[in-house]
Amino acid sequence: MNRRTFLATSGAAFAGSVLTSPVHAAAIGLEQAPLPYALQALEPHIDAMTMEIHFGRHHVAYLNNLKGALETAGLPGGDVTSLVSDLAKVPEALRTTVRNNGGGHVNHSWFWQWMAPAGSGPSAPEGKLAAALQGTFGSLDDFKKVFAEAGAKRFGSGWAWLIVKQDGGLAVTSTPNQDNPLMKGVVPEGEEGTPILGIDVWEHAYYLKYQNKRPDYISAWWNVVNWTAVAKGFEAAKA
Ligand code: MN3
Repeated sequence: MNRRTFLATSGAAFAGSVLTSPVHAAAIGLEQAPLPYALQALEPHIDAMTMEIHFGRHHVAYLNNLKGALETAGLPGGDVTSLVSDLAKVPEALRTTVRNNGGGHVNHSWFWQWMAPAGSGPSAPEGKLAAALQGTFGSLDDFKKVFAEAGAKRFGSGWAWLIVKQDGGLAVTSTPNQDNPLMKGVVPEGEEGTPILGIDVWEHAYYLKYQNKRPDYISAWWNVVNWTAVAKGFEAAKA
């Protein structure tokens, strides 16, 4: 696919997607949104040094790699969420770079929004989201157990997700590397959906403080989940 074809088809193809953009924020462009809290604000659960390196270097590297690749190919960035949702529309020579670095950029853009300083909001889901989690998993604790297991059992690097499936139901899934549940043709059938919560289980997300104890990181992480943002993503995905 050449540049002209790519430009002509991308908008139309993405407009038809049934999956909605997660977190209420609209498009994710080729820039890094400011962190919505201070680097040390998630202490003691997530330490400031980890945040500094994770936000300031890892996320920035994904974004810069993505920008570099698109610029070299003379392609516009547009909405990176849409770009990674339909990788078949991305020229083949760029596909792996966009999958890894575009995925890295959007996944981290969401991840920062899905966290908030402990005590700054509700400590558990409320309302319709709480009811849906209970209906699907039995209880909030059962949901947390399933989600934590998905993160703990992900071999190597990746993410665990809570998604709203195309039928409107909730599910917990996991992806390797920087893949995410919006990636059509990448995630297995039945695991596609709109992510409304996700945890980064790459070692760079926790190793400084938790070393090899990934389950300890996951259990501490619940303290900084931004349930208000998750509820907004849930409402948007169901709308
Ligand atoms: Mn990361």
